[in-house]
Amino acid sequence: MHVLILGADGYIGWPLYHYLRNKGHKVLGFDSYSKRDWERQCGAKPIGGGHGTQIHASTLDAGRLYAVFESFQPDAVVHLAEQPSAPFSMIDRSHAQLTVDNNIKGTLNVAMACARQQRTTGQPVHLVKLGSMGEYGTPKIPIEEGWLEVEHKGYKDRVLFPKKPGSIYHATKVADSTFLEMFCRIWGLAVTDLNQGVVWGHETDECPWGEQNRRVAFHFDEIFGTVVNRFCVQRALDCPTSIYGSGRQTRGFLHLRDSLRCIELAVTNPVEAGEFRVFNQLWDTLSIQEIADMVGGERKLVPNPRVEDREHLYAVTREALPALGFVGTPMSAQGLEAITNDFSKLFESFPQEVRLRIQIQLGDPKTMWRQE
Ligand code: USQ
Repeated sequence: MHVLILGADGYIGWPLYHYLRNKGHKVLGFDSYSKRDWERQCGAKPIGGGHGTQIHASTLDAGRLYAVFESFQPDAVVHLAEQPSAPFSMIDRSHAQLTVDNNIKGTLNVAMACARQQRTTGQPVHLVKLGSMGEYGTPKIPIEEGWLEVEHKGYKDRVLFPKKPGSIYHATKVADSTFLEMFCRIWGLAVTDLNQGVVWGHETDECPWGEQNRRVAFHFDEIFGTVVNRFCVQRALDCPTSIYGSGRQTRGFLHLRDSLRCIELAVTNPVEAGEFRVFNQLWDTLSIQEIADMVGGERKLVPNPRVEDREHLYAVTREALPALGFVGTPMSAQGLEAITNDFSKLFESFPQEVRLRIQIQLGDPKTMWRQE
């Protein structure tokens, strides 16, 4: 298949690019490289990533996208090109605005490019869009897979599951989903929205940790680092794991390798024109405390810089991907220890100034989500 990856320089985009090529697809990768500027601004340099010579530089500007679509004629477009951090979106007004502009306008342009190709060729372009489990928030009812059958005052309908995002970043993902579901209805677009949980892991088969030229962009700072990877690095450096709030908040998790497999399953099992399909893309549901237990070592309870429910229900349906054959890798103490050990070994090889830079990034969070 012809697969266009937007956001091909990122933590998921880069290994996905190599994974899909290895599977024999014709893959074209684009990235605006703006995330690297955002990282610099936040002093959040990852280990790995940033190779990108095979990835073309481009923003999601409509004219440019139209030209790329015309020459490449993608069968599927994997749209990962968003500002991916919830804390980043909550820093201040300018970061909030950047997130809203980048994510929502970018998605609109991608959807319009798909619609344009569909009009000219008469064939749907399958848009596989990275959404987030955080779009649902932590409601007091079990979370369905995208849609909810409702009966209200004697009438029945199938509606999008109600969303309760907890950050401006997550709210942009909700807006994306709203637009895309509408485009499926009014323009007959073909979309799969991947409501993905928190991804963890430091390598894939095509991008092993030991191969510096391929190593994934592994973050551990408070802005771009996600909780599991951050805890493993803290453990590697003998720092206590930073549990925010009660640590009883529960989320969905998925290994990086599994994220690639799920995207592949979405791409190779396209939807019909007019269908808005939602996958809850996660494998484990775990509390932050449970993850800290698996990582081991000392722990520190940090007053929660975010606004999150201390305790809540988290009963998530995830049936669509397993129905296509997906079996995930459960998170385990052993799996996390491998990350910790690999990071530790690499850390020892770094010069003093790099070690210091890494240590600084493990400090207490500075971005507070409450408006004081
Ligand atoms: N947390 C800690 N300690 C830390 C960092 C985080 O306890 O040092 C807690 C947070 O309070 C939160 C949970 O871990 O309850 C997850 O935080 P995270 O930073 O790992 O992930 P999050 O901000 O939710 O965002 C990440 C990705 C985002 C994706 C989302 C999926 O950055 O792109 O959409 O995971 S989900 O969480 O399901 O919304």
